[in-house]
Amino acid sequence: RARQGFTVFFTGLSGSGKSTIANALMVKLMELGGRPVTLLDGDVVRKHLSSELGFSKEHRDINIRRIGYVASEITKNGGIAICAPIAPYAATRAGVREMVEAFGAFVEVHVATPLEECERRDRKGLYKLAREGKIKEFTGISDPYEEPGAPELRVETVSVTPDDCAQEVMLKLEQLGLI
Ligand code: GGZ
Repeated sequence: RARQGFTVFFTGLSGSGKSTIANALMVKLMELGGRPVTLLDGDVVRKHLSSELGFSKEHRDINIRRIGYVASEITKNGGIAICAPIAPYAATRAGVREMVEAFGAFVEVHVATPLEECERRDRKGLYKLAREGKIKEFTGISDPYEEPGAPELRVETVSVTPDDCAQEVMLKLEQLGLI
């Protein structure tokens, strides 16, 4: 029987592990076969879809709504969209949920790796630059991150590997009857 499309929407701080988990999830979903899987990663979207945008609230909201629109089209056509932006604003995430739920399921996954851990890792050196004031409006340092109140799933990468986080998402998708 034909299955509906759906969107997995990761949200979390810079360096929380969203991209790594999203990529692992993509591999697992592609192995299942059946539906096309499209990854809309934060960096890639900013390069190809939102290159003119900065990090003000207004620009972040435009960025997230663009991602939401593409995800809703993919969902409408029976595909799987995996999104992995920071998406710091709850109201904007709720707007995307509404857009997607018109056509299929919206599965919000909070990658809840604590700020202290993201900053300790500082994989790209951005937190250091943000602390020095060399990057303005940096999420978690000088810009807000509104934690999801009721995500479908919460994962963290302190005690769980990214691959096991992706496996937790797979389990949730199974429980929801989506795969
Ligand atoms: C947050 C920033 C900023 C500021 C550049 N604040 O770890 P990264 O590098 O690869 O992920 C971050 C990415 C955030 O882009 P998003 O499109 O996901 O953000 S949003 O959802 O809010 O639109 C980080 C880098 O861009 N970056 N400046 N000021 N992250």
